[in-house]
Amino acid sequence: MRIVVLAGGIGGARFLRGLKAAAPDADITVIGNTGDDIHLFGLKVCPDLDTVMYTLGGGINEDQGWGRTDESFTVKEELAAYGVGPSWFGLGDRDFATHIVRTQMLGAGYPLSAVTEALCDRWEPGVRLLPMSDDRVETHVAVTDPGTGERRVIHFQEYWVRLRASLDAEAVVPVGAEQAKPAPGVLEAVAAADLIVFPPSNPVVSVGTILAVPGIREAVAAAGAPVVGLSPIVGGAPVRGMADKVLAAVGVDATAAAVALHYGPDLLDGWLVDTADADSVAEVEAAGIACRAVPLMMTDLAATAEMARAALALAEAAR
Ligand code: GDP
Ligand code: FO1
Ligand code: CA
Repeated sequence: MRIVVLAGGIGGARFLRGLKAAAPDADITVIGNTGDDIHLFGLKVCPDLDTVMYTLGGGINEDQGWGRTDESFTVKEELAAYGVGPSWFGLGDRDFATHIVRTQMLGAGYPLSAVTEALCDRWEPGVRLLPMSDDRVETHVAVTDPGTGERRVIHFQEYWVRLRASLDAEAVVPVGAEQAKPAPGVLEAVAAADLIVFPPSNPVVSVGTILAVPGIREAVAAAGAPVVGLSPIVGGAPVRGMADKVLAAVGVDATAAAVALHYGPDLLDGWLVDTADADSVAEVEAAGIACRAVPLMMTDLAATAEMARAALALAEAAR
């Protein structure tokens, strides 16, 4: 069975662990979000690709959900001693090595997809990890500066990591997406899939950014395979992160049903909501999307594998 998953960082990566356990023989292709990518200290950092790679490869810091386990911050401290920032972004020594290898290979002319494959040769994530695009896309967020009252557009990482999403997101723009092309293999994987999954990743800045690359949304909508999603919103709030803030920027309520309707029946055949949101099943089904309520908290591998099995079962029902 060929399964394609459109993944962001933590929500996507943790779900993928459960999916691998639930479908050990499946051939899984992950289309990863690169809109979170940022250039720092001359290096290209790809947080969501690395979160998937480290999580599935056994190198992730489990408590944080991003970055390396057993990490140290000597390089960051030395940079700070030179007065070189940003101080608000925590790049660890082990993680730096990944960004150095990536940047070196990009400089030598390899596309990001080839670089990602090379990095995965070490981590063996057990899935085929493709960036959504080899072209540069960076999500920016429009906010009103409370000091000056002026509107500013800042990088998504500055919005999330420095400001902790404390200001309203007035607009979310995947800069460069319109000119970007899907990476090699992306459209082919979608067309050949037996199942396409939207994991409980951020619907705006993770899955939404992937779908914003021209051709990907169209390919998913046209695919013969069922498309099943899992809600990242439980009980009217994101489980973690800032999905409520960026959903507001696109005029969508932070509810499991509103996210399903935002994707819409053109994309989704099935949608899983948490049992806490069982009362929203009827509304989603009325929109033409098959819907079930099951536990959606990824508390451990067993619970996450059960979520993946529910997604596989819903896909069968929706087929
Ligand atoms: P990020 O790139 O690291 O922000 O990760 P993703 O975009 O892949 O996923 C972020 C989303 O995962 C957030 O909106 C969370 O609400 C959601 N999420 C995290 N843990 C869980 C969980 O255990 N269950 C569900 N249903 N959603 C979760
Ligand atoms: N998230 C933070 O909240 N603080 C950090 O200092 C931070 C550093 C960081 C370094 C590498 C990396 O791959 C991810 C990192 N993240 C950090 C997570 C990153 O901001 C994610 O993109 C967001 O969590 C949303 O996807
Ligand atoms: Ca992300």
